[in-house]
Amino acid sequence: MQKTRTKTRVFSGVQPTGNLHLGNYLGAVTRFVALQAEHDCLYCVVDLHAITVFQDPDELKYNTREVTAAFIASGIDPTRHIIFNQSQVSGHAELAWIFNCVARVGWLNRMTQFKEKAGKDRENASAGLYVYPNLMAADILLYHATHVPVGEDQKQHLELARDIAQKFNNDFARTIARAGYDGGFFPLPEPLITGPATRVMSLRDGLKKMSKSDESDMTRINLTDDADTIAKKIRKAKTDPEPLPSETKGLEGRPEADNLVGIYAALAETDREAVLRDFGNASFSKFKESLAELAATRLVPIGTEMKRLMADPVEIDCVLDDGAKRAHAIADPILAMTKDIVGFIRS
Ligand code: AQP
Repeated sequence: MQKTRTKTRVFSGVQPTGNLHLGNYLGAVTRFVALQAEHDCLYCVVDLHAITVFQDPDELKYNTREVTAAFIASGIDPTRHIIFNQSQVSGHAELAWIFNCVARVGWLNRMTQFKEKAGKDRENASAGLYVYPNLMAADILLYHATHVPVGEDQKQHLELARDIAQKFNNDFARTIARAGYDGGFFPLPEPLITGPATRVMSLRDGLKKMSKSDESDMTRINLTDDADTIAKKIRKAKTDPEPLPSETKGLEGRPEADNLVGIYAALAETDREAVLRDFGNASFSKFKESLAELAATRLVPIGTEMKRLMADPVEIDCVLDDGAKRAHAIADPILAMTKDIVGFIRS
């Protein structure tokens, strides 16, 4: 009998490396929430990825719980879908090793995120940072996930995951066919990069990505910021001297203006055109006031709920434990079949 994979499944992850910010929220988490209605979803706190750069062990635990709290507070339902932390399902690391042997060094050498994160001191970067994209491919393919909502910065890693799946399917075509799989064993996962804020930029530099690891807290809005802090950061956000244009064409060459308009559009669940219809020719001070109000309305309730959830870490750990058990139930047979296909003997 031929076996086929027909079901769609969504997988995505967030690193517990510090405060979640507006970029993570608009580029990833809001998409996670929206996809719940139509798909089976797994949302993972990727702690194995986090340690590719040294993490203080106590902070890592705190941040893992905080990302979990952010998922729940943003509207992900851990009873209908799966929320778990990566290190509780050992299949991620096992499949990543197999993919280390499938992916080519030349492919990894092209990854821009490694170049950016390793910087000039490449010799001193961890080996884990270099093979990070292979682990990411394993995260997705361990569940035969078909769709992966991510921000624009992860596009290249998703393309690599597709290349790994394709090469595995080709390399092991004979044993895959013998196992009865039609059309390859691993699906080629589709990136879902949609909406007006797939790449939210720093509030102080419209050419730099908003990031958890930026030294200055003024560059980002954190999900746990209060209304006054949000207003202060937006008031101080870099802009240019011109008023806002009335059409999107006028945003070209104005990265800071484009970023703030994109953030407004994403928070208001509309597009840049509609924002500029309302704010075209307005001064930045007027626009920033409305943006601060909108951002606080959307984010402060999430931050408040996160703080409430963080007051009970045992409850958060129960969510992760339950999620890990349900993730295991999907991953274990896929990993076992992968081992058969590769030629490992298992008892
Ligand atoms: N600025 C951003 N705009 C839109 N989406 C973003 N994402 C990250 N930054 C932006 C998306 O958020 C998801 C989780 O990201 P991550 O935790 O895996 O780490 P990252 O991409 O490396 O994000 P950071 O904040 O920049 O972390 P650090 O500073 O630790 O490197 C992903 O889907 C990502 O695309």
